[in-house]
Amino acid sequence: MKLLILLVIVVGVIAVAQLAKIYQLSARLRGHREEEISEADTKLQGSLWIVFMFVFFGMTIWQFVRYGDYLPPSASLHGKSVDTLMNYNLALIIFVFFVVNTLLFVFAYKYRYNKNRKAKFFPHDTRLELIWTVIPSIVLAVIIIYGLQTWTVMTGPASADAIRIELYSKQFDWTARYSGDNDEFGATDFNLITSSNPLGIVTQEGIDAALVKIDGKISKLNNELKSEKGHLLAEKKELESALHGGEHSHGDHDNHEISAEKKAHLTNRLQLIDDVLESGKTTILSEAAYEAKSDKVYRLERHRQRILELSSYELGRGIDPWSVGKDDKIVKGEFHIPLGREIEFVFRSRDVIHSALMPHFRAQMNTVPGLPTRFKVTPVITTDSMRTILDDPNFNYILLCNKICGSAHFNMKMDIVVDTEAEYDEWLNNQKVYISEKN
Ligand SMILES: [Cu+2]
Repeated sequence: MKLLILLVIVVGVIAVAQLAKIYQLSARLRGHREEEISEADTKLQGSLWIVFMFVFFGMTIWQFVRYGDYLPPSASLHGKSVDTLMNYNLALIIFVFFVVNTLLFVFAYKYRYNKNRKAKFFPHDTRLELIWTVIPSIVLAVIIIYGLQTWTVMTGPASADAIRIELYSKQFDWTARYSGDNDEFGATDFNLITSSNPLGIVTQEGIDAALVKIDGKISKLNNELKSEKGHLLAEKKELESALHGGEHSHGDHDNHEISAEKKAHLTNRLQLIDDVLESGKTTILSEAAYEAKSDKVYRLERHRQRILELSSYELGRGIDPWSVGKDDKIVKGEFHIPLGREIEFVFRSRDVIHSALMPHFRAQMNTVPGLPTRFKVTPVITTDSMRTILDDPNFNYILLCNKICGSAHFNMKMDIVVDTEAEYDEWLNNQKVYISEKN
């Protein structure tokens, strides 16, 4: 069906182009000069501008009526001022839109070509220049200052008793972290990220687990490299020539003579290689595969070194920095926040720039790898109340990624539940602690 419509459009365009060509040719035959345009032509064109203007305005107004009210009422304290700011800007833009477009189309009609009219030569007018410079400057300054003030309300420092929640973004999901009983997020390091420690929280357990994992990978790769047939045979040849080389070159250079200790070592190694070759457990790798594996071992060893070099983070206050993260709570799928409390969100990103959008709270912030960002929100309508207001039992507040960040970007979202404070406390108590002391 779509193809058919496309085909009709293409054929239509070609037909119009051909008609125009024929019209030009026939005009030439009739001795009509192309630059001569009749009064009736000009009048028709001018009137069409006016018709287009009314259609254009009508469609614009229809869009505002149909789609203007696309968001439910703001569910955050600062959201109302964001809405007011938006409406103020929109009113200004709509006013300017109608003035400018009316002038554009009416002038096109009114000052259409007329044989008896000569254009006025009007090179400069200081007063006019001043008017159209100063008025927009004032209007823009008001918009910017007003906008910045509203922005500061959302991004200003959070109060001391605000609840802090970390939102961690990666391709393609969100993870929420709550700080646990000590009210302090454990430090994180990307070198420690594993499937069981997706945020890379620094704890002794996390370090040990990461090291075990890396050591396992290194020894597996080393085993594969050790039993590679081609390299074993090459090494065997080298060892043999080192062992027997001295005997054949009858004392040309005395330093070819090898010590008994080294000889024992080489013989030992030769024996090991022979054992592997005879065991039949050899593998055959291409040169490229061998190099890729060796390179992987090298990189894993470097990664291992970086973990060993993790310095302990200085926190003071007598807290062991590597135990701070143990009581953190990591939440996937949906996260809860209490009604009427100030929440400070801290955003981090693992891979690329994402954008945390909470449309119902009128809040958005980029999440940037290596650079924590933040905003604060005070929810004023619980999820239950909003379901009643919207008469939609399935409604949920939502956190969305609003930066096209890859193939599954569309699916990068997390539900937000606004509870009463008691419900929230109960929910948080039921969340699992990252590393439980009981295990
Ligand atoms: Cu994203």
